[in-house]
Amino acid sequence: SRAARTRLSAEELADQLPDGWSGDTSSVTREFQFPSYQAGVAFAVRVATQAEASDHHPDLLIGYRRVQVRYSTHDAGGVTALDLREASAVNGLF
Ligand code: HBI
Repeated sequence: SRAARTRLSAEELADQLPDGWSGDTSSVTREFQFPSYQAGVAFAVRVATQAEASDHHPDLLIGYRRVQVRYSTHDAGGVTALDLREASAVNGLF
């Protein structure tokens, strides 16, 4: 919806940021840690599957036993309610 793709204010963002996520009105990010490289890659694939299902795609940075996930809504030029909904769902994939 259009409301979901409107940039959030700094105050709205501070209020609604999901557990473990940080950022600003430009983007939100969380780093997840894993017991192995393969476990992190498997998580990244689950995030990618979610991204395809919702047509909303985070930046993914796969490191050694860690994966960083970053959301912004390119069309809106910043963080929207949709980003926070997706970020919250990613917490559930961890
Ligand atoms: N993913 N993170 C993100 N931000 C977008 O604006 C976005 C997207 N995935 C698909 C998408 N936009 C499409 O709706 C547009 O490129 C048409």
